[in-house]
Formats: sequence, structure tokens, C-alpha cells
Amino acid sequence: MAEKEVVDGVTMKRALTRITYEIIEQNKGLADLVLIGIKTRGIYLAQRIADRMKQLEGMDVPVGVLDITLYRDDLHKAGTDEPTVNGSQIPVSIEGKHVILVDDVLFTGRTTRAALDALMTIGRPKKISLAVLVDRGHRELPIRADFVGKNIPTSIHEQIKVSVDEVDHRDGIAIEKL
Ligand code: 3GP
Ligand code: 5GP
Ligand code: MG
Repeated sequence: MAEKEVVDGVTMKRALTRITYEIIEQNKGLADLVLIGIKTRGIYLAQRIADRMKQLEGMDVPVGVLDITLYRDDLHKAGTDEPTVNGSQIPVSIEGKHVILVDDVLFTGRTTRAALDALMTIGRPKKISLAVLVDRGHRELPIRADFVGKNIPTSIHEQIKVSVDEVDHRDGIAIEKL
């Protein structure tokens, strides 16, 4: 399986910092924000954005977790089965809050749709936005991200490999040809 790094660790950190600034700017501050990371790597990205917010604005923005997986383990046929929500840990009420969903890769949009469904059953946020590190295209639903680290157009036969320090002991984004 050929693998080519397209974003190095330093550039990936810069992209997360830029997303953080964009969120602060568009939101006119950090009041009423809740970050919710989509398992697995989205959680670490959400935590890093929250850490950066603390550094920049001195505010603790709550971070929650949604666990969404496909019914079956055939990942390469994502989109042929509906993702389901397996669990959530949301530390605060999302009622009336601005929720920002954070995921590593946006592909068909079906995971985001499942996440939106789950949030609606938990409460009624005043707004939900989506932040992703990578948008790889191939949307199958009318869903788009509000904050994008990097647009990486892919073929359906390629896969994006996102590495994060917390899990993979390095940061970076690579394209794998299947
Ligand atoms: P993540 O949980 O950190 O996002 O789904 C398990 C892992 O497999 C995911 O890690 C994701 O990075 C990776 N993956 C690669 N290609 C796909 C895909 O097409 N669909 C899904 N759901 N995951 C994929
Ligand atoms: P979607 O539901 O939009 O098709 O896919 C989004 C979810 O599937 C993300 O949480 C992501 O982890 C995973 N995913 C889909 N395609 C890829 C990919 O090419 N690389 C990685 N790392 N994850 C992917
Ligand atoms: Mg993911």
C-alpha cells in the first residue's frame, strides 16, 4: 500500500491554530461554545482546539465526545452502511449552546448526519457547526464543514491517513492508495 505524506506535523498544528482563530473570530469570543469530538481522532483534535482557546483567550471551553461507528467493519465501503451512535459523554448541557462538532475526516457526510441526530436527542443547541481537519470530498448528503484544516481532493480508491500524537505518536496527514 503506497503512502504519501501531504501535510507534515508543523503544518497540521498551524491548521488547527487557524481553525481556532476562525472559531473565535466568527463567534466573537468563546461564550456558549461546546466542542464535541467524534471518536477517535476527532476527540484529540477537539481537545487541542480547546487547549489553544485557553492559551489565546484564557477560557475553558467544555469538550464532549460522540462515538459513531459503522455497523460493519468494512471501512472501505463507507457510505454503503449507515453509521450509528454507540455512545456519548457530553459534560455540560447543550441547551441553547453553540456546539462545534470536530472530526478528522469529512467524506460522505453520513457520520456528521448521525452526530446531528444524536445531538438533537440530547438537547436543543442554538447552533451546530462542523470543523474537520480534512475534507476529502465525495459527499452523499447536503452537509459541509464550517471550518476546514485542509481540502484534499481524493479518488474513491484512496484513503486519508490522519496521525495524531496522542494515538500514533506523530502528527501528519498522508494519502494511501488502496
Ligand atoms: P478515527 O476513529 O480516528 O476517525 O473508523 C476507524 C478508523 O478508520 C478511523 O479513525 C478512520 O481514521 C479510519 N478510516 C479510514 N478510512 C475510513 C473510512 O472510509 N470510513 C471510516 N469510518 N473510517 C475510516
Ligand atoms: P463520512 O461519514 O463523512 O463518510 O466519513 C467520516 C468518518 O469516516 C470520519 O470520522 C473519518 O474517521 C472516517 N473516514 C472516512 N474516510 C476516511 C479517510 O479517508 N481517512 C480517514 N482517516 N478517515 C476516514
Ligand atoms: Mg474520524
